[in-house]
Amino acid sequence: MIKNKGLILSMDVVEKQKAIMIAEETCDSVDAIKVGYPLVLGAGIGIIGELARYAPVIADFKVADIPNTNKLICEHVFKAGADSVISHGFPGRDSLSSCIETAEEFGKEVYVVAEMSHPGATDFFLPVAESIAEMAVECGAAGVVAPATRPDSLKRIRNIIGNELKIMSPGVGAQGGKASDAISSGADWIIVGRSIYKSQYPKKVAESIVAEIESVTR
Ligand code: O7M
Repeated sequence: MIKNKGLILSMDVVEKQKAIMIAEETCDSVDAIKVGYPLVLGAGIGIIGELARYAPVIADFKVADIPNTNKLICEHVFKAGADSVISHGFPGRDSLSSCIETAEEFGKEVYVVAEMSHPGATDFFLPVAESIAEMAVECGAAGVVAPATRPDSLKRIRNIIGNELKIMSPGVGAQGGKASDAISSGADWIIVGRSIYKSQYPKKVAESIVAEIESVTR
């Protein structure tokens, strides 16, 4: 995925028409649109191809199964038009490798959740985040997902993965994280959902987030 604006829109609305309207309004300010269960369950898998007309689509299914099931899921999302898929790392190396091998067959990418952004991530995720990040490097993932709500974790994870892998970072706005802090701490992209799609002016909010990102990258 090409890094340009540094912003990924998380399209967690559940209606097709609303998703298309917001994509139309915001596509000049985003590098990708992330689509997950809420929208695909609400609007059907075809929404991936529809949104891909506006920006590359990241299929956020947090794939977390045995290798064969992971392969079937990834084949389905790439055939639907997704540019990349998000996988969990905790099911282990063979499960992640299956996603990456399938992505390679389609010329697509896999991003691995290293650490989550919500408070409950401290229950189980924190002690394994660094091992998952190491595994993402060893298995050949394109990048990892790490929390904008914990800039120190972002810095640690950046140190582990080096500069070749990318970091996409959720938790800005509604979850309390700040775009400029996340970018300064090592994120390549921030992922923003509610602050944009719940706003009366999604285009303006997206533009102002991009301006904030540019304030620390230029
Ligand atoms: O900006 P929000 O809080 O409305 O939306 C954030 C999006 O990022 C939403 O789609 C979450 O499911 C997702 N997300 C997190 O919020 N935290 C994580 O740790 C991981 C993700 C995510 O995108 O994983 C790929």
